[in-house]
This record gives sequence, C-alpha cells and structure tokens, in this order.
Amino acid sequence: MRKFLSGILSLLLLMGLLPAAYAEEPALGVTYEIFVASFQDSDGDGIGDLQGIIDRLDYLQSLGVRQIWLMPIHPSPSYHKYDVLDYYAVDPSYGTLDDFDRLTAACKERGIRVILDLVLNHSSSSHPWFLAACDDKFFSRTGKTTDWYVFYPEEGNARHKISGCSWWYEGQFGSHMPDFNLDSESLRAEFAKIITFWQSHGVGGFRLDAVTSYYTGANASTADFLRFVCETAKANDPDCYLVGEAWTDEATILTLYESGIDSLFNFPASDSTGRFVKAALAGKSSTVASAQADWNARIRAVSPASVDAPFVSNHDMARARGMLRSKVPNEKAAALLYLLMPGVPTVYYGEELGMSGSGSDENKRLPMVWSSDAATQCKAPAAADQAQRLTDGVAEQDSDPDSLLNWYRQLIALRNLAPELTRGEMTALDGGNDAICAYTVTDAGSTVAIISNVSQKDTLTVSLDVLRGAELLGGIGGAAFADGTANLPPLSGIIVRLP
Ligand SMILES: [Ca+2]
Repeated sequence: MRKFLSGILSLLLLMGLLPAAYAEEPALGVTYEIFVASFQDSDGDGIGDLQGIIDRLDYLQSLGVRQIWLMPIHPSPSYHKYDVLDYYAVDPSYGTLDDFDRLTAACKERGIRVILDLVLNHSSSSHPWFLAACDDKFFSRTGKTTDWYVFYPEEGNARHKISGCSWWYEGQFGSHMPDFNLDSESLRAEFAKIITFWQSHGVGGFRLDAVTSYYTGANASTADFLRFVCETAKANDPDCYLVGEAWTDEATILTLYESGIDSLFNFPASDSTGRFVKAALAGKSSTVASAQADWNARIRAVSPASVDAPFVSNHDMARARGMLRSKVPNEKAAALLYLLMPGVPTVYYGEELGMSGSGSDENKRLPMVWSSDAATQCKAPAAADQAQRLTDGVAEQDSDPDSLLNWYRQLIALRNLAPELTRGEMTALDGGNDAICAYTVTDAGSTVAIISNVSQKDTLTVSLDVLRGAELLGGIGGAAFADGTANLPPLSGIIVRLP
C-alpha cells in the first residue's frame, strides 16, 4: 500500500500537481560549480561521481556554500557532457538516478541546493531524437521529433550535411551538437517534462547553458524562450533558482533580463579583463562599488526580482590563479571583492585552493586537489596537456590559518551573516581612498554596509556619518569597528548593520 501511495505521489509530482512537496528550498547564498568527473571518485575508477560529492558534503558545508551547480550529469559521448544523449538519466560513470536522489536528499539536510546544468540549445548528434529526425528528413516522413531540430535544404553558416541526403542541420557548436528548433511546441512540452522530472528528484535550480545561441542574434526570441523555461520551473516550485550563461556584453544581458530570469552570470565583470581581477591587481577598488551598484540598478530597472551573479572564472576560462599572477594576496583581494557583492556569487571548484589551469578546456577542469598526495585525486581529462601546479591541497591548507582556503571559508561565513546581500539594493559609498570598496545593501527595510580594503600594504581608517550607531556583524583580515569608524589592515573588510 505504501509503495502504491508513493507511486501516486511520484506521479503527481511528475505531473506538477504537488508543488508544495518541493517548494521549500534552502536560502540562496554562494554557488559552487563542480565538474563532477574531476571532483571526487568513490569507486576507484578515477572518475569523479555523485557518491563522491555525497562523501564531500562535510567539505562543502565547511566552505559555507548554499548551492552546488553540477556541470551536466546526463549520459553523453564526451568527457564534458554538454552533448546530451538522454535528458532523463545519469551518466553511468557518474552513478544512478538513485545516487542522485540520495545526493539531493543529503544536500537538503545540510541546507544546500542542487542546481542542474540544463543544455537546451542542442543535443548530441547521437541522441535518438536527432537520429529519428534525420531519418524522417531523408524519407520525407513526419515523425515526433522531425521539427525538434533546425534543417535546411541548402548549405550555410554553422550548417552540417546529413550523409546520404540533401539536407543540412544547424549546429552552432559543431556537427556533434545539432541545435534544437526551440519554436517547436512539442519540443517545449518535452522540455517542460524534463524540468519537472528533475524537480521531482530534488533539484532546486537550473543553470541554463549557451543562452545566447538559443536564437543566435535574435535576443527578443531568446528572452521569450527563457521566460517559458522560467515560468515552467517556477509553476512547479516558486523558489526554483534559474541562472543563465549569456557570455556577451552588458546591453545584450540586460535585454535577456527582460525574461524575468533570476540571474545571468556577470560575464563583463569576470575574467582577467573584468573589474574584480583588475581592482585586485591594482589595489584600487573604489570604482568597483560604483560600477557594481550601477549594474545592479540597471538589472533591477529591467527585472525588479532579478539579482546579479558575479564570479571571476568558470570551466571555460583560465583559472583565477593565473589571472591573479599566482599570488595568494591577489587571489584574496579578488575574492574579498566579489564574494561580498549583492546577488549570487559563484566559486569555481578549486578556485578556493588556488588551482592552476589555462589553455585547452581540459586544463581548466583538472582534478580537485584534496591533498598533495596524487592518489587522493581523480584522473585528469585525457586531453589535458598541463599538470596541476598547486601542491598544497585541502588537507594542507586546512591547518594553515592564512591559507586561501581558510580565507574563502571566512569570507563566505561573513557573507552568510547578512541575508540582505542576496536580494538587496546596492548603493555605493565614498570610502575616501582608492583602495576602499564601500557600499550599503538594503533589503526589506534592513541595511548593511560593507567596507573592504584591497591595499596589500596600507592600514586605512574609514569614518562615515552613515556608519554611526551601526552594529558590527563580523570582519575578516583583522578589521575592527567601533563608534562609526572602521579600522582596516591590508586586505580586510567588515560588514555592519545600520540602525
Ligand atoms: Ca568513479
């Protein structure tokens, strides 16, 4: 009887009729991006897996992150798995659907939300949907998936020939990744089923891959499709968090925010040319506060409920360590800036240790360094041509109070003291010195002020009228606060709550 009832419940969940059952998501905070194959292996085959993540939840909790974003976990012919073969399954090298259910349950117990990487722009060219669609084109029949991909009767840019017939298909990322026809109503219905399926398995959010390629160059159509995805996910779970990868300029990102999506990654502020790295290297951060406040205001003007998603580096970029010239104080300065920004910051796994990697994509996705003993690490991606330069891993940095790892832990713990930082409105303050990044964040009538010093040599004092009567929530790097005055040693910061 119980089995029968649980079957009925699962069915209702699948039909989206039981939103309350998964509506309570953990509070949003810092996201941690994981390349599953390189994180933690649990069964000795050298490939990281879902059980490995379960085994490392103590670590993730000690880091203070509130969401883990798993790069694609579905069956795929590639090591990176951005070309999906089956949207309803887990790649056997990562585990089973049962492992996934255990992971989401274990995460929920610890107040950690699981975010799935959803690749809706294209599938694998070996996906049965695509093979059937090509077959239909060839024989001029009309099958279920015939209009799920984009076919042309002639050659063109980003078009690939179907062998044996005079048809071409669109593949913006190459012939092995055919683009979906997102106008197809039956395909959208299938996507709704996929989203609901994973929500019923405990997923609390989605990272949407390759958003700018949905309708290449047609931003209004892309925003319309994004709105469909967000509304579908939120109809099941109003707290579902959606963040899109739109690797493009500010104007285009703002157009896409018209979809109402929770967040789009802040690509313009990321990477070696972005404001966080540049400020960290220069030891000058006063313009970061005004630039970020301006960016936050522009997002809010387009979509009042949306929030920024700042980061420094991800799986497609060189590791932050290299951008920051392999110097821990520079790495600490960049983290001090972006991890205390309003919105939902994202840490790429291993960034908190100072892992290295640049050049080919595989080099950017090297095994997590759990300790200097290589036997504790996963196998590197086969095509990687760089070795990891970082020697001190989690085990070594754990016991060093000045390590980068402990800096990240303290920073994220500090951030977690101020829930205003997730959805609050940002206003820049003039801290009176180029090295000072100062701003307030207000949410639901409560205001916190963040004052950071990114100078690596000067102790600075910041005394502002607005800080009078404020209560110190916490600090990092030896910062102190009394009587409205912050005393900030090199690389330090405070959060205070205003009266
Ligand atoms: Ca394994």
